[in-house]
Amino acid sequence: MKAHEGMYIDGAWREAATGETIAVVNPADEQVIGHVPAGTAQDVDTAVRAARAALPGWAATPPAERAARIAALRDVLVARKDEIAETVTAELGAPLAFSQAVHAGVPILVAGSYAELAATYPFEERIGNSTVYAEPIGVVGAITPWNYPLHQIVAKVAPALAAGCTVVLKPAEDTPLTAQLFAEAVHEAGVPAGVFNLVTGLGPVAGQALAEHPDVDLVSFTGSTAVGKQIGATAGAAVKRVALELGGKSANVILPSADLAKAVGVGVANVMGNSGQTCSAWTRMLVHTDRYEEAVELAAAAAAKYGDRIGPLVNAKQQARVRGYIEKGVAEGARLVAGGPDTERARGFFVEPTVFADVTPDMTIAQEEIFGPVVSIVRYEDEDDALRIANGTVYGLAGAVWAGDEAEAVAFARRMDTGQVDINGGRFNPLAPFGGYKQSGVGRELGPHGLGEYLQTKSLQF
Ligand code: TXE
Repeated sequence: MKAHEGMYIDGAWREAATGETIAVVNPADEQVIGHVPAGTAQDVDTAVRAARAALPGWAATPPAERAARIAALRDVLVARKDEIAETVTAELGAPLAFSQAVHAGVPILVAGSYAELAATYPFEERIGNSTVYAEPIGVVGAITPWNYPLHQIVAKVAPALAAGCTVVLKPAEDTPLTAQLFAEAVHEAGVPAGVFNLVTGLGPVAGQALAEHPDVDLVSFTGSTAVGKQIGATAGAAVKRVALELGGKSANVILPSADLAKAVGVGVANVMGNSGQTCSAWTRMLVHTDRYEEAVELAAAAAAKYGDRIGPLVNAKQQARVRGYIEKGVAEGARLVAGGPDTERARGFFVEPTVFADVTPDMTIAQEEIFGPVVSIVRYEDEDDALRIANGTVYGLAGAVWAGDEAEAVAFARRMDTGQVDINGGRFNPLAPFGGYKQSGVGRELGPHGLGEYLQTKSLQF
């Protein structure tokens, strides 16, 4: 068996106990591009045992040595950057340039940040007459989605390894080839056997077995709100730590003083990137009534320009779901100004870049996560109205505020019930905590806050 055709458990590659496999499909042309093992509870158990056995050694490894292994992992990702981008493009369908810059580029930044943090994090501090130790929580079960196949993995595995935890990863069944590549990179980086383990398989089979495994200390999940709630309930019943990164319906608030053309252009691009399959995407554009029609025209033109540059959605189910939302938007009375439910492409799970105007805050397309290339433009009368609309969903993951003056935008952003806000465009910061208010989740990823999720504290008084 070629290395990356198996699961990676205890430092070795193997088939599923049942010998069953899952087909991997390229969503741009619907061709089967590979098969991976269909792991079950038995494989999960083998992997958890390996992770448990490796825990004492890895937890006792000096942080500087853990940092060195993560730095080596980053170096392998850099060396294999082209291969990563090609693999993500093959199984997710993202345009190659986007895969290079984002799907490969961002995880490299994040791995680099954790190589540094592993070496510098204050794992021990003196508070009054106590010494407080931050100790690894133990064996981590990581369940990741397909939308950013490598980033979602690195954002969990790198901080877990930095903290001294061992990991069993169950990646999404749509994008397991990238996960296999990552496991190869971990191996090449010299991370000891059993510290990182990969079990491929279906969510309700392998994923559920991992979430329910009694010997997993923390489940870190990114995915749908429905599955997240189930995992949260299971973890709660077992008094087990959990981190959940779920859906979003983020608002892009364009205040009257903003540079409208820039705010609309960047706003549309933010949603169309990755074909709208981004939990933090600014899917609701909030525009003051005086500049509303101007914004609608700009957004429609920006979306129309995308044309063939947009990738497909990940699978037929997601395509049908997104088309369903577009049909619902039309049925509920929103005005379609670009795109729509139909596409002329003969093959692939494509949805055209779509913009809706006259969207009211109570419409389904203004409340539910669509996870496709769809922007909803909502009108507001004044700032309080904008705030009410921005905060008026069950989600609170991300957002954006645009204003002529930064202080004005910051003051508005401070009133938003959401975990991360970009001011006048912002700029990605791999150290900034990312995670949800309200039903967008529990816990934070990235930077020192992300590392803290994998630690528990002990205090000694002397
Ligand atoms: O997610 P699932 P799906 C949202 C987005 C999207 C919707 C559905 O709105 O349209 O979810 O996507 C594993 N026990 N997001 O169906 O099923 C599964 O194998 C344990 C937001 O693909 O939640 C995969 O590894 N695990 C999002 C992971 O959960 C289970 C990213 C996510 O898949 C499981 C993706 C179970 N019972 C979708 N069932 C984000 N927050 O970024 C499935 N899984």
